[in-house]
Amino acid sequence: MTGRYYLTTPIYYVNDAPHVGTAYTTIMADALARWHRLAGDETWFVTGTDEHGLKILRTAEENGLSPREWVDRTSQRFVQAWGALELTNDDFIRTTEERHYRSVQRFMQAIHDNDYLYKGTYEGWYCVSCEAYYLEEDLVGENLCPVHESPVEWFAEENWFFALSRFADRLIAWYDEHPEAIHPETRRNEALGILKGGLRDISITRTSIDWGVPVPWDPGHVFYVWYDALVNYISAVGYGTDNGRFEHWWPSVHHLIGKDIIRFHCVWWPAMCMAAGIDPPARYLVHGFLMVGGRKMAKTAYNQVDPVELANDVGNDVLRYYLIRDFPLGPDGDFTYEGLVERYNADLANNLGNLLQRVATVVEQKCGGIGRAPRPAAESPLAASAVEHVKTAYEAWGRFSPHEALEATWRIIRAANAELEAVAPWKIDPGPEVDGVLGDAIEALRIVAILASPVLPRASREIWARIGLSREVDAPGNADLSGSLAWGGYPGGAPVTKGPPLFPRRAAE
Ligand code: ME8
Repeated sequence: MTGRYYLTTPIYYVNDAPHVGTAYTTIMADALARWHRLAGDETWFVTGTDEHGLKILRTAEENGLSPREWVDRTSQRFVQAWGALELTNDDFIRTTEERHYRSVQRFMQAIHDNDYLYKGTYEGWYCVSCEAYYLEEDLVGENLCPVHESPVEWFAEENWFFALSRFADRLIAWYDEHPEAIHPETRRNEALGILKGGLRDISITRTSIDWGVPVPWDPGHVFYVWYDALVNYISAVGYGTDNGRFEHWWPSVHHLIGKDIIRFHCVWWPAMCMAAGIDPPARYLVHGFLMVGGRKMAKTAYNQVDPVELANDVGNDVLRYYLIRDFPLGPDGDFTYEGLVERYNADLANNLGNLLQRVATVVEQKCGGIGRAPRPAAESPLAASAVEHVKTAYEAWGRFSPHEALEATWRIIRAANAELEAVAPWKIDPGPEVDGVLGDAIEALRIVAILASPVLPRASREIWARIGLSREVDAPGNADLSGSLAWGGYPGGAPVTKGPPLFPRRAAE
């Protein structure tokens, strides 16, 4: 499958502290990036922060700081959180960086040169939290934003407009030609629904604030925050500053986003790309919301969970496993501590933890601590099903379905545990039967460690070390169906170490 894989997350507003909702997107992206490196793809994974706009300016003022001081401080919360969670982003882009300013200006100038911009006056209801205008009919209650349920404000400004309406047909035709562009299908239908409902031109500059990227051809105007933010996806790979690099990565990009920002990403952004004369992004992966007690986890809802605090309690791997195993891309899901503990005990403490502990104990007792080689595929009762599950897992990762990949991987673990229980090598004298069943179980652990490493990077490394293997479990290219993932790779003869339980059982608190 080796190829090129450029993966992005939304760039988050610096006003909000990282919470488990934003961590979910970023951890999911991290797992996908790790998988692609493992599968041998040349991978580039970018996240970052969105630092302009009225919302940021106002909070800076409320905190008695200049906007620059405020964003320097608050963007660090994201850098630190992703660092503490051991995420492997290759770059972290901030929209207040010089490289981003240059790209935005070049990109917007290209759209201007291609005659897709015109000047006009905009009046309308604006929600500062969304940084978006709303139509009267979209408002709820007494002039409240439909998302935040807080009052909207009436704005009237002279703006530059982008002729978005001219792109509806082109976008529909593009999505027809690229049916795989938006995953999953339900989200594709949502985007097509927006397009088929007709598009209005949108205002893309502001004169009421100066906290933004200046419009190069009209002093006094800055670009509207969403317009500047979307461009991060190309400024991060050198648009207008390093064209060789840009052409290397674009348009083979995957934008991982939440369902709240479909309109901006699947309608505005590809139209802007077309207007500037570059290809639209190849793929969008859209996930639902993590809910707490029936409400979206968000700063304004006061139901945020700090991902770093939670990970300090349960471990980075465990948080990753719960989020990726229980929240497939697509629907909303309920986030609960009880759910996390239940998943932990069932899959990590019982299945995986037990297999490792049993194997190490019996190898110590019956084989002097030296791992046995697995039986050849034709003679091993585990091999045929393992090969099948490996294939399922491999394909599921490629289909952006890591929860299915984990499900298939855990079938290998359950089969290995069942085989150990059936043969009960701890009751038999050392000899070929004990060697065979243990060799097969170690082989299962070896394969599982590779397949699970994008989600359980620490535990996989530990399993790898305990079964005496040296080359790194997550070495680029190690997920190779006819190489390291084929049955029979464990050499035998390596020391197997028994350590403390990898995943001790937890009580729900
Ligand atoms: O929209 N469940 O930034 P943002 C799942 N700056 N994901 C969630 C979530 C939840 N409860 N809450 C947030 C912006 N997210 C813009 C983006 S991109 C050019 C500009 C995640 O800080 C999800 O990925 O509001 C969602 O799309 C994103 O955070 C919104 O982050």
